[in-house]
Amino acid sequence: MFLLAFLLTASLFCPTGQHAKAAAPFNGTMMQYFEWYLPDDGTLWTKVANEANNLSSLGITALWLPPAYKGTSRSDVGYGVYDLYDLGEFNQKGTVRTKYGTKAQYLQAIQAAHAAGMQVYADVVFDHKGGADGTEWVDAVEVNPSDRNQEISGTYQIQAWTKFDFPGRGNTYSSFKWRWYHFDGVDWDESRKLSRIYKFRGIGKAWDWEVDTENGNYDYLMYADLDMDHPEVVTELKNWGKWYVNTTNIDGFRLDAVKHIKFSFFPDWLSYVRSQTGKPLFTVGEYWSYDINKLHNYITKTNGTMSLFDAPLHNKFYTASKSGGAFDMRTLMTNTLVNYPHLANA
Ligand SMILES: [Ca+2]
Ligand SMILES: [Ca+2]
Ligand SMILES: [Ca+2]
Repeated sequence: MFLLAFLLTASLFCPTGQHAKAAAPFNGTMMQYFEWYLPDDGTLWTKVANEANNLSSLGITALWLPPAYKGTSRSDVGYGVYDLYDLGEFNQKGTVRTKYGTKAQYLQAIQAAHAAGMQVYADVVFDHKGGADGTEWVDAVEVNPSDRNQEISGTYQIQAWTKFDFPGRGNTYSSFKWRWYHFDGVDWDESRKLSRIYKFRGIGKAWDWEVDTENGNYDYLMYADLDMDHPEVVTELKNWGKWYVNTTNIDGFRLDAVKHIKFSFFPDWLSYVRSQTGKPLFTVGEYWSYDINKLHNYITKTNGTMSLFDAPLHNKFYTASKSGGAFDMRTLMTNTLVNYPHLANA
């Protein structure tokens, strides 16, 4: 085993949404087959292919692979998304391959995992985009970092990195070009070299809602924040989802940073991609909060269309491991998702 840094034993029961009507509960084990500090050597996809049979024989039933598309640079772990359509195929951001390899190697890895009887889940990062090709002048207002509903400056023009033209890919797979109005805000003004949380001004511009209420409104996380209120953004992400599943033949998704994305977005997106591809597409969301009430709220608002990682349970294990033997094991599962197994993944 070359990677056991983060093995997650998962109860991969399908959610109770109508797409899963025929699916019987299945107690699988998903493995996160990467970690943050892997070397930038482009070998991960090949390792997946080479290790697939071994992993399957050990009882792994599904692999969560890292973001497979081009990030801000070759060494980007994948969460600084530049181009969702570049799976290591085009010369962009100074590289054809990603940190993990080329598109051909990625597709081969998925094929090998399938041949070994495992499912593959793709990591989907929709909160933000980074590494823009150019800047635009945008009317913006500074907001209080600890209360993003509070504006703390007048409106002024900033130079924002929001222009995504994808010169290395051109119009292959999609002719969509991103502009400032597809985003809600950024945290950098190039003209003043100033780091602030800038909320864009313009018709219909506002932080998305409902999102997590930490910092007042936690829509903004980093880079250029996608505006899920913009119909062109929603359509483009739906087109991408259908393209991605049909291109890669993956079996499901791990959704990044869902607490920073409009809660009503993913039920709509998942329902579209599931119906367009005819696949059940098991999905687990990363809602990183130890507050069980916030997780329940998200599960309710997303209507059982996805499972969630059991972050509170993770925290219990962490606390227990640091307690020097003083942790009361009877409370291990208190206020975790374990009591809701059809929606939880620990
Ligand atoms: Ca918005
Ligand atoms: Ca956001
Ligand atoms: Ca937004």
